[in-house]
Amino acid sequence: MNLALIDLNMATMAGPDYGVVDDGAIVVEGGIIRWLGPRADLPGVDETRSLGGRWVTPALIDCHTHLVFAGDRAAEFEQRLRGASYEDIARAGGGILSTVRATRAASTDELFESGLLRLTALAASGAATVEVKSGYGLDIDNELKMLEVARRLDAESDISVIATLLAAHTVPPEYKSDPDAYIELVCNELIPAVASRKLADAVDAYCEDIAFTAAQVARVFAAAQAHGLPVKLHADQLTDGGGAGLAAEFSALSADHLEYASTDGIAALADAGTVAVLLPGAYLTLNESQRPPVEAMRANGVAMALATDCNPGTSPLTSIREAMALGSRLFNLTPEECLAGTTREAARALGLDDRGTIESGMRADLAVWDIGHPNELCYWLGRQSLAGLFVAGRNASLA
Ligand code: DI6
Ligand code: FE
Repeated sequence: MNLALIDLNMATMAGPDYGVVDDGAIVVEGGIIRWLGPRADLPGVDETRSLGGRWVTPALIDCHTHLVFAGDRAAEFEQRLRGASYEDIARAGGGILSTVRATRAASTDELFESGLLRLTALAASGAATVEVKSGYGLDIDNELKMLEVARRLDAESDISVIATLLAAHTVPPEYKSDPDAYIELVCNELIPAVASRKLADAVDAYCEDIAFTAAQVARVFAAAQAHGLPVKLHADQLTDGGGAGLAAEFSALSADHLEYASTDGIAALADAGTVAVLLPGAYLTLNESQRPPVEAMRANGVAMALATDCNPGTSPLTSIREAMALGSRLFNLTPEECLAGTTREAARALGLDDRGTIESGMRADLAVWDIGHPNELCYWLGRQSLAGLFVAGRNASLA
């Protein structure tokens, strides 16, 4: 039984100029796109559905979030507006560690329920695939708990959730005087447990003065790869810690943030085929002034993805479409780069080759929009323009 979507314009993101097909049709069967093209060429089908002249794009992909957490950091946000810096608060035991305390104290059900609200908000902004990181547990049981919640969000929602182990997010209080011992625990116990239970699709780390050194991250990455898990890195966000080069050395799927990445680091990302994930919500919330080197990325041919970084500390952002609007304004990305960054390139940043463009053989993950052109996805601020979302060919619930 196949279905043809008709009365639509589409941005396939599989060719130049958004891969636009005016007055097109898309045939879906078994959750897969079987055919697409001008409606005039539509082959015989079992059923047709009119989309009333709306635009269809690949469903959006949010490739970097920390949306499973307990509590919030609104009080810390206020402290920062009164002059404290993010690093000051982190060094005083607040910041990430305050979310760690709340997350450890929360039950699996509480984390699931609050995570589901944020996941649903992301879906309502057009996301059919959302990556979720651990990193607020920072011990074996609580990191496993966070990943189990991510797996449950995948199983019990309409959205495809990809789970990433971020145990090396910050030094847990118990290991303050011996961070290397924590790294040993992550490498020797946590990564093997996560790999054998298939609880994560990748391993991430935070390479920064307030988190882990390049040498510590390298040990985590080696352990991840020894267990068949690809890696990604929070790199060069607040300082140039050589993160881009480190990510490239391990052929990471992505290097994320990159505000302070060096010229050499960008060239290394290009050579390794590592995707740069840009996070304007964190840049905005931290009131940063150094933009990621987008010109150098373009010149070197580094693929650029765009994500919300949804987290309670630096990016309380629950709209992937709003991340596009911010990326165009704060980082001077073109509307087409923003859409590629939340579709084709975001899929690459997650190592997924079955979605991210509208092409025959891809998953039927499609977003339907009330817009006159795809450049409007960056243009409007705070406007709800999503008219429908198909995930593997099925209508997703958006409330
Ligand atoms: N992503 C992160 O992991 C940290 N910064 C960022 O952009 C912050 C997470 C937090 O403060 O809770
Ligand atoms: Fe992050």
